[in-house]
Amino acid sequence: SRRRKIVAGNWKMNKTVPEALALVRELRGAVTSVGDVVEVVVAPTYLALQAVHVALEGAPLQLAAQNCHWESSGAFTGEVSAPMLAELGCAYVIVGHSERRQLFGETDETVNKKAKAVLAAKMTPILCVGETLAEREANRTLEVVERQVRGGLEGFEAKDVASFVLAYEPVWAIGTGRNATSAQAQEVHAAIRALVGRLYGEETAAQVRIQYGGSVKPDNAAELLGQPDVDGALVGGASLKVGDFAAIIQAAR
Ligand code: G2H
Repeated sequence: SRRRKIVAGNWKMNKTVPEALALVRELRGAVTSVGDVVEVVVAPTYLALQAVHVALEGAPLQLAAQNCHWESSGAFTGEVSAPMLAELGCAYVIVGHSERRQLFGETDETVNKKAKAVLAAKMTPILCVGETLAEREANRTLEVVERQVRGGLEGFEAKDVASFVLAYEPVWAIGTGRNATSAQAQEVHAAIRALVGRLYGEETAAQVRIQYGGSVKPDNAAELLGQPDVDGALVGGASLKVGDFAAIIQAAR
């Protein structure tokens, strides 16, 4: 099966609401011609979701949140639930980004609970995995990534997993300007797809989309996105500049 490429901009903790609106208006103009070929997603902060949703009306752009809580409501000060994000027009929620794992104590278990909440709210998780530099240097990359994929996907049915987006983001490549080589990315993406095949069957493995993330830029995007098991990109820094993000989207065609 031919997987539609998916390029997502993870804005992280950047852009005020007016700045987010300005960015998305510019982006609308830049993505008109690629909407059918490549799925394009933007992930602003929670604060900007409502305004960006309105500004995206009629454009071939999907909205994502960067995180959520796993409960649908309750006494969880400072948190936002999946049903709340769905109601705002989010199609995707990023779960288990390495910054959340490293800085905010997320574990495979909480990532799994969040992914379940996202699916229950009829959205699609973008489930992130990736090894640290120390883990790569100790030759533990595949072991770590497999543990994260197994843990994150635990308890889901094959038909659900088939619709998911996984994102391989080597921690040492995130925001460092040091991207994985296309061969390094392809090796891990192929291992993830093989694991999904063992756990959920070949059909599911053929359908699940696996994005690469970590210092994706216009000048490395085509090479990374040209790998057989790289189905898109999760773009941080370069998604904040419309020209760069548009060039990455073009590279996915
Ligand atoms: C990895 C990526 C986006 P950047 O975190 O999720 O960020 O492209 O800035 O490395």
